[in-house]
Amino acid sequence: MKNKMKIMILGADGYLGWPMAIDLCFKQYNLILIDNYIKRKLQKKYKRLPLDNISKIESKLKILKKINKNIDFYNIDCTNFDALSKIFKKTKPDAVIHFAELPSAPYSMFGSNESWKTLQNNLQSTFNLAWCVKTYNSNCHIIKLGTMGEYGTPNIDIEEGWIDINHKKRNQKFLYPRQGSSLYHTSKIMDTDLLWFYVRLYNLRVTDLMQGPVYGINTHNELDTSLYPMFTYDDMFGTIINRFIVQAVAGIPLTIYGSGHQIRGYINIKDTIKCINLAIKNQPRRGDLKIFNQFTEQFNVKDLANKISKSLKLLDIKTKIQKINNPRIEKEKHYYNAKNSGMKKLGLKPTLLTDKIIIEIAKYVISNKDKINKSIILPRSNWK
Ligand code: USQ
Repeated sequence: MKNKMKIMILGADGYLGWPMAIDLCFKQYNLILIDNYIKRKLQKKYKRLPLDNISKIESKLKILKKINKNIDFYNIDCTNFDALSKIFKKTKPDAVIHFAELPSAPYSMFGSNESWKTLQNNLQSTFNLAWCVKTYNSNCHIIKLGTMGEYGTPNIDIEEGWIDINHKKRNQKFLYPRQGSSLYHTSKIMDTDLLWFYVRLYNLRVTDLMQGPVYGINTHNELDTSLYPMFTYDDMFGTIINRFIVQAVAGIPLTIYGSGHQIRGYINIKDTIKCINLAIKNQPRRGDLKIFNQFTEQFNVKDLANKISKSLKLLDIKTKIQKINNPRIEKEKHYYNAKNSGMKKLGLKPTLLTDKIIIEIAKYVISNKDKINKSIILPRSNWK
């Protein structure tokens, strides 16, 4: 049965955008997919290709249309206001999921061009989206991917987006204080601020999902591997769990940056999809900015390396672990206690990082073992 709701996905070719598109396609939403392949261009430019060669959306659209014919794709740069507003005016979506941002901390710290490109791309795409919504359909629900890294690693508990401040006997609720440790994370703080501004002024409705590092590959068991998302493991675009599994399979020591005591909140890609579905179904009221902390478990880097090494023993993979100089400027020993009850209250049943899940990812990597490029693993973007 056709689902009447019209959803636009900005950044539909990415690691998260693509499986989201597949999921909503199965659910028979009316879909408008947008991407300009910037991530692929950067991967090519910086010679850090994903593990498998993934076809572009145009060539996969035929398969999706067999499942759900209400899907269109536009190759559009979201930083181009005229191009985005033309499609927005024509389609007037009920919700937009905004993944169209450069998501890499190491890329954003590589040099001044990369810093500026991150800032410009992430702010301009968010700004253009806010203007399209305000101008053509102010009822539209914006769902934006934020990051847990917006909060940094403060010495107090991390709340879900907001904090009540009591100052000289008066109270006010504010956005939780934020301090990013890369220019990428800082660009996400700025786009949260941009959206909060437009929510306050024009009563837009926005959900901001503060997500931790994502891992995994398979989101739908029935899916053919040719419809899997891009899987990156290099120093610039890969996130730690996926990287560690590739390193283990390739027989390279797992690269712990610094002491390995850094704690983050992690999430399986299957849960990313579930959380965004929950966000779609629970839209905020007009004039509300709802914030969720989107992660399911907290680990420090050392424990993660040991956990992956232990699980992979079950596949007879012997893993080496190596501490290397931390290329980043980040606190290594710190307090970390972040709240994440919002999504669970809406019904999320977390997928945890079990042996089974680690092995599932490892099997995908093993099936592509001959394609692993060992020269793109050690970090080459140095904050210092
Ligand atoms: N790390 C290592 N060894 C590695 C790679 C990373 O020890 O080989 C450490 C890093 O120093 C860091 C932690 O692992 O302390 C996480 O690093 P990451 O590269 O997995 O994640 P990060 O750069 O923080 O960024 C990723 C995504 C980003 C998302 C963010 C969520 O690329 O898009 O917003 O995770 S969060 O980290 O919570 O801000």
